[in-house]
Amino acid sequence: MERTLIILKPDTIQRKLIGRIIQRFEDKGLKIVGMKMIWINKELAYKHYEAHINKPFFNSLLEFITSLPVVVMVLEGPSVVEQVRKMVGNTDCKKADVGTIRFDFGLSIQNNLIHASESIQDAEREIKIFFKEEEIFSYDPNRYLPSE
Ligand code: 3AN
Repeated sequence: MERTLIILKPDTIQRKLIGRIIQRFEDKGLKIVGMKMIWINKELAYKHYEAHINKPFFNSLLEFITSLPVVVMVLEGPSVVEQVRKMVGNTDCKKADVGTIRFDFGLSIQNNLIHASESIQDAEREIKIFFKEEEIFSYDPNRYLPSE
């Protein structure tokens, strides 16, 4: 089963949108198999954004991503990487399609609320940066629950 890495970035936490964004993934039928709040330090940020280190916006991105805690999640489902990228929308919130997370909640290009892996290979690399194997769970959400 395919997996993707999500980061609910500092602006999501600041604007108290954590619940509303997670709700969209649950409504879509995707399964949360890992989730925690962390404070990204410079070392982690460099690893995660290694492709952007030489970009003109990197210093500003580094300052932004380390400014508040974030929520990192692993979602699982068929074609989850592509599905979630569609739900997230264009990097520039102003260019994102109506109904995407970035269009519905954002106006900025840097402060665009959420990261979602771009490809299956990126997802595998990024999940390893943020999660230990034992922090990702394999479970059946329909299992019988004991009653009182
Ligand atoms: P996406 O998150 O849509 O895959 P990337 O991977 O091109 O976008 O960029 C990673 C992050 O860098 C973006 N989520 C955004 O926060 C920031 N970023 C990208 N382009 C710019 C830009 N032109 N100016 C400022 N920040 C940017």
